[in-house]
Amino acid sequence: MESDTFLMKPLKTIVMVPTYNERANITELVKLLHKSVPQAHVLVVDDSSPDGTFQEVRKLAKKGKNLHLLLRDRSVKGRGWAGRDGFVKALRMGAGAVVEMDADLSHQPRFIPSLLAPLAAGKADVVIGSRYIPGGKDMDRPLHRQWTSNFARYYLKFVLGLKVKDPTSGFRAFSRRALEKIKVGTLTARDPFTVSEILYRCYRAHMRVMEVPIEFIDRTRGESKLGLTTLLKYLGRALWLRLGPNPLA
Ligand SMILES: Nc1nc2c(ncn2[C@@H]2O[C@H](COP(=O)(O)OP(=O)(O)OP(=O)(O)O)[C@@H](O)[C@H]2O)c(=O)[nH]1
Ligand SMILES: [Mg+2]
Repeated sequence: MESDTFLMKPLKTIVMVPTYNERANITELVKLLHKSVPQAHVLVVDDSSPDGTFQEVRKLAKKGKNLHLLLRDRSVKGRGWAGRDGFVKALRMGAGAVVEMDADLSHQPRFIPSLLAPLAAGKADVVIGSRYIPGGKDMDRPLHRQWTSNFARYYLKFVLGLKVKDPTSGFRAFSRRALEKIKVGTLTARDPFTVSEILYRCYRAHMRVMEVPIEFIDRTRGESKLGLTTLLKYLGRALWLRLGPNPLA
């Protein structure tokens, strides 16, 4: 009798990486990605970064296979819209699974195989790289920032009814089916709130969400773009997401 493993068709995997001014990190990231998941395609979604990240990607793409660039106009810049367009493009490229991750090396490519395993085994539709389950690790933050991020996590879990320990993680894998079910092309958040919008839709669409541990490391190069005030504004938006019209209707 043939084993399940033999029958399992490998999923075409696309790692989708939104970038804005990540020239200092992109070469190293692409190298690590090809090492950790040599079979995967990498799709960099760049919003015409002034530091020329996309030119670096073009150069790298000429040298190696499996590296693709989606270049967006800076006038529509945004982590959320870039991610949305990246997901749509990945589906068009025939992805069976899509991993999303940051370019700043906070998300380490070596964890991608464990994100993909539950999808390939048909055990989950969405796999979150979690900092807050056994085996996971967050960066060291000052105490006040720990409180803020803990509060934000519990608030999001409560308001959006999310059952995971790390609802704000942006290191995740999705099956093709999950992205289709959540109507990924109709996502609205332009900014990093997209992480919550997507997860909320996954719950609304009754997707099976699972967590696997990851170790998160703080960015060492390039510029940080997200502030505390923005985070606080997200709390109000989360409430609206829950109480507003059904996004999947
Ligand atoms: N395409 C695109 N990517 C973006 C934009 N803003 C941020 N990103 C990318 O989204 C990812 C997450 O952004 P980060 O700046 O690392 O956000 P963060 O991890 O919350 O904060 P820091 O690591 O402290 O800067 C990175 O790969 C960024 O380059 C944007 O407007 N457009
Ligand atoms: Mg970061």
